[in-house]
Amino acid sequence: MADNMKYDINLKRASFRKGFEVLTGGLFSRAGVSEEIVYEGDYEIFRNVCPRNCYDTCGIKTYVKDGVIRFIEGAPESTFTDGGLCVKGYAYPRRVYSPDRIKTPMRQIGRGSGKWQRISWDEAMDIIARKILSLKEQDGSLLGLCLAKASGHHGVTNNSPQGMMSALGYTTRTVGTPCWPAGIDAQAFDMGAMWCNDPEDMINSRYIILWGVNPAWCSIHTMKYIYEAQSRGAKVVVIDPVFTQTAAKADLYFQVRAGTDGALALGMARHILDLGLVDETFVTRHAVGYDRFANYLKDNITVPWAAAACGLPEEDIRRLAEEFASATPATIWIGYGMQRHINGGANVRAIDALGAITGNIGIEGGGVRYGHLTNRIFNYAAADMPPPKDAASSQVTSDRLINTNKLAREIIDAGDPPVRMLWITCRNPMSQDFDRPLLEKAFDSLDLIVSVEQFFTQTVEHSDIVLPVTTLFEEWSINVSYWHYWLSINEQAIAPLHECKSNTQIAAALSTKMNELSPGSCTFPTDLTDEQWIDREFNPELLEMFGISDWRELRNGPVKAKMPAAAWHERRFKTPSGKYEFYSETAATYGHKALPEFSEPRKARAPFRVMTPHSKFAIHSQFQNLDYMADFNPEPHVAIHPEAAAAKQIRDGDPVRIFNDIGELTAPARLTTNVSRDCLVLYEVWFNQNAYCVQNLVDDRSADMGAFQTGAPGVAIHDQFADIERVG
Ligand SMILES: Nc1nc2c(c(=O)[nH]1)N[C@H]1C(S)=C(S)[C@@H](COP(=O)(O)OP(=O)(O)OC[C@H]3O[C@@H](n4cnc5c(=O)[nH]c(N)nc54)[C@H](O)[C@@H]3O)O[C@H]1N2
Ligand SMILES: Nc1nc2c(c(=O)[nH]1)N[C@H]1C(S)=C(S)[C@@H](COP(=O)(O)OP(=O)(O)OC[C@H]3O[C@@H](n4cnc5c(=O)[nH]c(N)nc54)[C@H](O)[C@@H]3O)O[C@H]1N2
Ligand SMILES: [Mo]
Repeated sequence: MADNMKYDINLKRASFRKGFEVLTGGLFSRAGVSEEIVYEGDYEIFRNVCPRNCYDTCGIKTYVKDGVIRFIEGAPESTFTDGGLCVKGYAYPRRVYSPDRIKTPMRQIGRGSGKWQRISWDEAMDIIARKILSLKEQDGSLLGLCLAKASGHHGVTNNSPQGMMSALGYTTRTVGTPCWPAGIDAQAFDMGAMWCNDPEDMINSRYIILWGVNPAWCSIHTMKYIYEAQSRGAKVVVIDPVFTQTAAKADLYFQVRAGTDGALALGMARHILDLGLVDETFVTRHAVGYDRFANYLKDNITVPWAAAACGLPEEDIRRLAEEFASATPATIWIGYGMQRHINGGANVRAIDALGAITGNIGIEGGGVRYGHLTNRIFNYAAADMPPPKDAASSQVTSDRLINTNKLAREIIDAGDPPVRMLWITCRNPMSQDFDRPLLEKAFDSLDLIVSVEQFFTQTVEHSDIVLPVTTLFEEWSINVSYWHYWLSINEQAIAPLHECKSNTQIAAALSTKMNELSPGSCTFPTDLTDEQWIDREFNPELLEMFGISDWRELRNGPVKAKMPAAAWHERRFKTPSGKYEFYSETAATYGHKALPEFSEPRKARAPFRVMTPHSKFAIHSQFQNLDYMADFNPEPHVAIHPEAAAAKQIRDGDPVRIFNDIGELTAPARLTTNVSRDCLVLYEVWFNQNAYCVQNLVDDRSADMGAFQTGAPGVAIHDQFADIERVG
């Protein structure tokens, strides 16, 4: 199976190349570094990079003719991207040229009325700047202005909206992230920081546990390393409550009960201890607190207990433990989905401990992989602006910070002054934030909502002003990944479409208007060229890490960081003790158990667990809205087990209503044994012109960890419960 898959990909690439050579007369000349445009045949070549919040962060090679993108491919220079893109990536040209794009600034006459009026950039900036000045007048500060920015575009220069806010003064800012905070804290308690092996090193693994991660959809480029390891004899195991496409490729699949991974990991650890398979060198020389952990296991954990808690048979737990502990090197990839629970951080710590007791941390082909930020050493100059002079004389001397995962509640509870104005960019709160009904209430309390967007999203429907923003192909930026080790430049490949401006240009336009109306009220620069913005982000350490002397070399393709393949290869950890900490005082300081002890999952609040994971056809609310994608996946659905459906007289395709104490939604049912009997799965995507929104079922309950490293706890997205009934 694995070999066939690889063959398929290669075959497709070979035939694509062939077609391309016919088109271009086989001209593949590469120019050196220069300011000149590079040609291949009739095409101008540009280097782009997908700036979505994705493991893969793919280098893109863009072919332009007569100022129009003709086609794109994955950067062939990056061994990770390896010339290929995902289904979403290949849909990019449609995203750029979609007739549905927002083309000009617009004002909605009556929020939610759908009556949009075209306005000029100058009018838009005038309305916005006057409102900002009036907030200052009214409140004596700008805390009434809140920036809501998330992960719509992760380019480094695209931090300009944060810079714009700093340049205006002290405002309300969100902290935290919905992605991965509980796991980040867990790894920071255990190892001092989150750092994972190069994914390309996975080929060296003899045993791979994919634990609550779905790379067949969410990191497709990593699959080739998994297949390669498999073809070299490694066993691949998937642990997930949902039988995913990744599970379909694995050798073993375990349908764990959601939120109980800690019990499974601790049960495995107890069995490894009983069998004497603990790596004594690691736990005595490179770790602290092992004895206490071993005592905790002996006193509290048994395999039968773990089996009852996590829903897997005892023999499966024993087998998994034995196989994992006997294979060297063995690796675990912990996904972000599995830590989006009220005990997610505790569960990650228990899994980390498995890697540690078997001595798999710090070696090639090993590691408990989660993510890393080691190559994020940019200057972040776009985000870093001084406040204007009048901010210094205000009573308020710092930003007001609110938890990004509780946007609705935080807006409502902001206090004095209230949040009065929201600037939304790279974020689609109505689709992606939690407790949608509460968010609508929060929006109702605001005077002015500005959305910087590409499409008429559900958030734009709830906005007063929309500003059209460029796509990655119409602007410059830079990207690295939180997974692989490659760095790519994003060149402007085409002129901005319609009246679109980049986030940086929008910040500059607002700055100009602010200073026109009130001189000295905004420090955001208005005269920097794209090249200068890029220049400002690089420093000698960064260039050295990637082995280049000038960022312009990136015009020849992405480059890889010069780093060891194995994280923690020297086994010098960033914890206070410098060792792996089974017993973490820091964790205790943050109100957690010092040991990776079992933590109870959230109690069920309705008959079915509702899980809303990530889709193959979308990254959150992006891409599924395109007509190209609708051809493959035309409508939303709720996945339900046939037996559960039968008990509710639900047949395949029936419209069903799913409801809980947050809200409700209606969608067709899809019967599948891929989900367990007590679980409903709905994907968190936005369909164009469709009211479907999973956040009507998802509350904003926090995960256990996240505050230590990210400033706010994560969010227990998959700890939701609801009931279901057939409609009609
Ligand atoms: N129920 C449920 N909810 C979830 C999750 C889940 O698993 N289940 N996952 C959570 C996670 S992990 C994340 S990261 C968040 C993601 O939440 P968001 O970051 O809000 O989601 P996206 O849909 O990726 O992007 C938001 C918007 O950015 C816009 N955009 C794209 N490019 C640009 C640009 O260049 N400039 C500007 N201004 N806008 C641009 C897109 O059109 C899109 O509307 O969702 C979270 N919400
Ligand atoms: N195609 C695509 N790719 C993406 C994204 C996307 O939306 N679409 N989003 C990007 C972003 S922002 C992120 S954060 C990453 C997320 O990447 P992943 O973490 O891989 O994605 P998720 O789908 O959120 O969750 C992965 C799996 O966790 C499982 N899971 C949920 N709860 C539990 C549990 O209690 N135990 C176990 N063992 N498993 C559990 C889910 O069933 C799901 O299959 O992917 C990135 N890549
Ligand atoms: Mo995310």
